[in-house]
Amino acid sequence: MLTASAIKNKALEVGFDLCGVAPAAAHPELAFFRDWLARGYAGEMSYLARSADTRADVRAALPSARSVIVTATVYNTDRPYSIECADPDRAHVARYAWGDDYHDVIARRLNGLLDWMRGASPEPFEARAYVDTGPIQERVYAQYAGIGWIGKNTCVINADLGSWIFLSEIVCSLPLDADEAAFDRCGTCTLCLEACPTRALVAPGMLDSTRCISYLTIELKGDFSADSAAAVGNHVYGCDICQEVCPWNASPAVSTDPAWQPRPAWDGASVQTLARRSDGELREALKGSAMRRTKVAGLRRNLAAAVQTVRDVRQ
Ligand code: B12
Ligand code: SF4
Repeated sequence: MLTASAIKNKALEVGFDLCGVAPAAAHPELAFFRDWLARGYAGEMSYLARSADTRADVRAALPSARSVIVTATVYNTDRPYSIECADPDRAHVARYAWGDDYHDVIARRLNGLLDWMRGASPEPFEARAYVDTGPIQERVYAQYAGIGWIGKNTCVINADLGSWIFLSEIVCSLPLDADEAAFDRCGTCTLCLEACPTRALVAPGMLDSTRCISYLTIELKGDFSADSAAAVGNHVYGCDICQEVCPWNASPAVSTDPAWQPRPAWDGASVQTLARRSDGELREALKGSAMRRTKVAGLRRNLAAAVQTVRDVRQ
């Protein structure tokens, strides 16, 4: 029989930094998702409400599911945090988006792991592989797989590696031995809630996306309101502040994987430099990057807000 420990060893071999197993169950935290939707905190991300039934339990997507194999991949590189940058002209791009599109890179690794599992298992089994876009609450299963706890900033934090990790899963019908769930280590710390420039973390573990810079710069379609434009500042794609201030990210793991190294177009770039780039140059820089999501038009909208911010600061 294919064991959890054999799968974990293989996961590390194909390039994952962590791997754990959670039971495929309707864990109590999953119920919070509907409450969050009802509060309007998903904003325009209507795909989340459409898939709410499936997100309530992985067995809705795969009725035979017994186990959720959760993998984590460190994407942090050696560049300083945005909060450490004193240059008011700097364009901040969230570090998860600096290199190649993680959906593609991790899907390749995950499918490689799944292919190996199919070859190594004496029994046939059913499985689904997910990276970010599937109808599964990845953080809840990551917590039950022992990858890390869900912090007050809502991110999964690993005590050794920090929270700069991508999550991905293989939901399968194999009855694998599950890991111990990770336990909460945030304690009384509230640095993330205090540091969020838009007060998007309305309570510990509760994020109002409509206020979050990550949502505004990546998910929101159309123009910014004056308030949103001001909130975005010089964050031209995503935001890392609530993770940068986290004590568990004070000396985080750093990846040397070429896939996550910053592309020259964003590495230390100023708002003005990026804003002056032609559509063709921006399109070229977005190729194969997670930043394709906003397309050139969305990036231009974000850059326009950042240019205004830089002007206001200089006046
Ligand atoms: C929608 C989405 C967003 C939205 C909403 C984020 C949010 N916090 O809910 C926006 C666009 C704002 C966003 C931003 C970011 N995202 Co995002 N996002 C997602 C996505 C697709 C779904 C998350 C979701 O359903 N949110 C709704 C909430 C309610 O559900 P949840 O996050 O699963 O939270 C559960 C727990 O909080 C739980 N819960 C457990 N205990 C407790 C206790 C209390 C008291 C409470 C209140 C709740 C609670 O309840 C929820 C489940 O019911 C996931 C991928 C996935 N399929 O899961 C990636 C994902 C969460 N994002 C990710 C990343 C990297 C980011 C950014 C860092 C990107 C950036 N730098 O800009 C930021 C981080 C901002 C932040 N502080 O969360 C990673 C996070 C990895 C990690 N270490 O946790 C994920 C897992 C993608 C991936 N595969 O790696 N994201
Ligand atoms: S990503 Fe930025 S705006 Fe969003 S909750 Fe964290 S600190 Fe606030």
